[in-house]
Amino acid sequence: MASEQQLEALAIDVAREAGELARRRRAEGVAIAATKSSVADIVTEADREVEALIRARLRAERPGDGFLGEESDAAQGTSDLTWVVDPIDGTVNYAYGIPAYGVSIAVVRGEPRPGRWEALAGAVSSPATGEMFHAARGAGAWLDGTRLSVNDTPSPAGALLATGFGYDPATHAGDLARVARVMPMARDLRRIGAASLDLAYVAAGRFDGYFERGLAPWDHAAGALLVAEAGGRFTRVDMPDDPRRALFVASGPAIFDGLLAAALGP
Ligand code: LIP
Repeated sequence: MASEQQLEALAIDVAREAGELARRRRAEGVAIAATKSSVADIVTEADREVEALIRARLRAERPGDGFLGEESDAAQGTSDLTWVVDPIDGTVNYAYGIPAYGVSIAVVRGEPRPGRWEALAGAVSSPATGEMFHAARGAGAWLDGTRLSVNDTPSPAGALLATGFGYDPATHAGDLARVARVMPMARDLRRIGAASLDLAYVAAGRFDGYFERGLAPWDHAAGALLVAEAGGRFTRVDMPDDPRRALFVASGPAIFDGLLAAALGP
């Protein structure tokens, strides 16, 4: 049985190679392959190519494991482990040439469903900045060789918070109302456009907190482990109005309950 550190090393190695391919394709020019849930929800040729590379690397190294990726069919494994993969998180940024996108790779044990799985290791590569965020369960969260910890001393100016919006315009009014409820506790708001980077930045103390509805499993699998291993709190709350769009909140412990309450609303 591979240790969490061995799984982490594999996630880092594959995320690095995948990130380099994504960066090369970006430099060569990006082709939109299709749209998915709406005209705003695009997939590029590079998303598919990078996922195929990740899948092939993981199959070669760990043929018995399952796979759950954004751009291809899920595969059940014979081992109890599943790799949860977003080949290019922040695809719209990637297509527009905004250097804020991530390659997110996590490995989980048990049923490959958020809230049921146990995250063992993960890596979030930021190819445009050359940064590699990584964590193994019980071994801390790291940015390259530096150990990460969340901010847990709220500033008198308020919290620096991040959020995001889904591709369905019908959800925007509700998401903006949430922002209005949260802003009284914020010094300012950031919208990076990639949940994996938002969560990595909470783990690194670059953000005090983050909240968003409707993330897919691959958007948060590695990032949630980074936050937890950096001493932060992360939760996923099913929302009665739309069970497909759970609410995700992450921050240091000091502001967590306040942020969750504001994000949930009355
Ligand atoms: C993106 C998320 C982001 C969200 C976007 C989109 P994608 O994932 O990382 O947080 O706001 O709407 O879902 O589609 O680039 O992999």
